[in-house]
Amino acid sequence: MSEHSWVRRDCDIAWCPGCGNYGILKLVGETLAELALDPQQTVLVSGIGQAAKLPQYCNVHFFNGLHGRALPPATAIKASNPRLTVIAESGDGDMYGEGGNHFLHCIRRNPDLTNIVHNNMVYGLTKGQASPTSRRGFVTPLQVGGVTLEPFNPLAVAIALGASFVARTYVGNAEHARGILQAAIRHRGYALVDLLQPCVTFNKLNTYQWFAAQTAPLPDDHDPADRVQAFARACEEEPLRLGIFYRQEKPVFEEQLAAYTDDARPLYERQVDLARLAATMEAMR
Ligand SMILES: Cc1ncc(C[n+]2csc(CCOP(=O)(O)OP(=O)(O)O)c2C)c(N)n1
Repeated sequence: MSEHSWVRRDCDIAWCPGCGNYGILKLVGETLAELALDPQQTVLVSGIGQAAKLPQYCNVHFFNGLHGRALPPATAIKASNPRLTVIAESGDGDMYGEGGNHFLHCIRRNPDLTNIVHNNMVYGLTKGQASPTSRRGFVTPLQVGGVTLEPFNPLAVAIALGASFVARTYVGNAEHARGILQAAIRHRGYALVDLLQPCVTFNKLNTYQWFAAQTAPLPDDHDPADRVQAFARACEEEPLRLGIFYRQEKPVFEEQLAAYTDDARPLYERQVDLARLAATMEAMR
C-alpha cells in the first residue's frame, strides 16, 4: 500500500503560502502511508473551515459536513462499518466552538476514531475572529479591545471526561507530530490530537516563533496512565506541553451497540427488512 499517494497532486490548494496546514497535510499523508492503511478502508471526516478542507486534498474517502459537525457523522460511519479507519479532523473553532457539544459527548461515547484538531487559535476561514482557544489579549477585527475570555483548554476537558487518548503536538516539530498521529490512529477508542498550527495571515500573536518558544515536551517521568498528573500538566500554560498526556483502554461505542450483540456483520452489509420497517412505521402513525 506504500505506493498509494495519499496527498493529491492534481488540485489547487486554497491555503495561504506558509500556512501550517501544508505541514499537517504532509504529516497526515506520511502517517497513513507509514501505517500502510488501505485507502479503500479509510475515511476522513471534517466540518467547515480552512483545516476542514484537508480531506479534499487527499486521495481518500471523505465526508465534508456542516460547521462543528464532523464528529457525529464520523461516529455513525464507524458504527455502520467498524472495519474502517475513521479520522475526524477540523479546526479549533469547528471542533471546540461550534462543535463543542459534540466534542464533549463524543468523548463520553468513546467511538474508535481519531480526532485531529488543527489548533491555530483563530477562526481562519472567516478572516481572523477569536476562536475558543485564542489567548487573552489577542486583538482581532471583532475583539478590538483584545480577547477577555479564558481560553478553552481541550486537553483538560478531555482528561476530565475520561477520554481514552489525549495528546498535543506541534506541526513545526514534524517528527514528534508523526509519532503522535501514529499512536493516535493505532489507539483503540477516541483519540484526541490537539495539533498546534500557526495561521500566518490572521494570527500574528501565535506565530511559528511563538509556538517554538512556548512549547516543550512532557517531562520524561510523565506517566500517561496517571489521570491526575495528566490533568495537572494539561493545565500548565507556560510551557504548553507536547506528548501523550493520558491514555487508557476502555470499551468502544460501536462494540456496545445492540445491533452487534448477536451479529458481528457491519450494518452496511445487512439487508433492511422492509416488511418489518413498514410495520414499525405503521405502528407509529
Ligand atoms: C453554523 C455556522 N456558523 C458559522 C459559520 C461561519 N464559519 C465558517 S468556518 C468558521 C470558522 C472556522 O475556524 P476554525 O474551525 O478554527 O478553522 P480554520 O479556518 O481556522 O482552519 C466560521 C465561523 C458557518 N459556516 N456555520
